[in-house]
Amino acid sequence: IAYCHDELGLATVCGLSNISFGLPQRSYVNAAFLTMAMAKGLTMAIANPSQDLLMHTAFASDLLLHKPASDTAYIEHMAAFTDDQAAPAKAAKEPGDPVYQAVLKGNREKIGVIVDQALAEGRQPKEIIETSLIPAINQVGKYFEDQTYFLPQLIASAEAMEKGIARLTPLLSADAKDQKATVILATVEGDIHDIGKNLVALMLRNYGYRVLDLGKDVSAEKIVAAAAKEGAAIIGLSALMTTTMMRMKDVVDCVREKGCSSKVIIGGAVTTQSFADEIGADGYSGDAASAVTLVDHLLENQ
Ligand code: B1M
Repeated sequence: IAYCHDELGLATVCGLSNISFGLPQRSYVNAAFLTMAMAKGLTMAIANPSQDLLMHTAFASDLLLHKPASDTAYIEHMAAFTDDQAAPAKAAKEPGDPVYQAVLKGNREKIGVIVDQALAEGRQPKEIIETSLIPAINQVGKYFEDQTYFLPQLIASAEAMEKGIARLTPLLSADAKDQKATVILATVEGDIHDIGKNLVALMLRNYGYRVLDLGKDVSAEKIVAAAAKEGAAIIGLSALMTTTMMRMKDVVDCVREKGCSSKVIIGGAVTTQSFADEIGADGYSGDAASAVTLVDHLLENQ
């Protein structure tokens, strides 16, 4: 198998059961052989698909061999064999919007085409983001919270969402007006969630602001140094976790310490207006659209 796979680039198929001929409890030997053969590059096995042990082994082996989409395939396959069969049932009940479904099901491969179809049907980029992509990723978050979804599904959905946004971004930026003040954006240290922050960047750019996006997991020092260097009027911070929201206070403290003139605004699912007040931030916004209004307002009142 290895020779065919590695040297000749050929697909292989083999039967499993001869390997265990004459032995007791043959299914374990067959399953072990299947795993070893798959690791050497076996393309296809002739086996009885009604044997749970073999099928579970095949899905688990694909997963460990990191074959494309094998993570979500494993979870979906196992859903039928665990007590919690809620995931597929719940997903099937969702609205029939293909863009929503693509994020919900983590369809990273086809989301671009699906978004193109939605555009061809006359849907507007902003409307697709607000009524399909964001509600879908929020639903994924709820499934993750109640443990209907597992981490690979969360990752697949996030990647599908990112690809969907990436497809729509150029269409939104086409409306950009003249550049206004500079805004530094970052997700705070220890936090790698950036979908919301990227939407805020998109909206601010769309409304003419010069946005410098420092990315995710960015330290307070780096954020404040960039703000000072670029003469940023606003520092915008995002945090999605209870464990990282206090890093926003580090930035506010660092701004004061270094005598930096930028105003600090915050956002992200875990944050609130009262938290912003508590840490001494200059503003809070609950979504990307109101982040623009907030920045407009703060700069008008300077
Ligand atoms: Co994770 N994650 N995640 N995650 N994730 C959450 C946040 C969580 C709530 C899920 C859950 O348990 N229900 C939970 C945090 C719990 C908590 O602390 N309260 C969580 C966890 C625990 C984790 C990990 C630790 C999981 C693990 O490894 N065990 C890990 C974190 C690693 C780390 O950061 N160090 C992790 C990883 C990930 C992925 C990588 C898989 C992926 C992120 C991919 C990416 O961002 N590139 C991911 C995702 C996708 C989520 C959920 C499902 C969705 C987040 C999202 O993108 N929402 C999330 C559950 C949820 O929120 N429902 C969850 C859509 C986005 C548009 O909303 O970011 O809130 P949001 O942004 C909004 C507003 O908040 C606002 O505007 C946006 C839109 O209008 N906004 C701002 C945001 N920033 C703003 C800044 C502003 C103004 C407005 O001014 C500057």
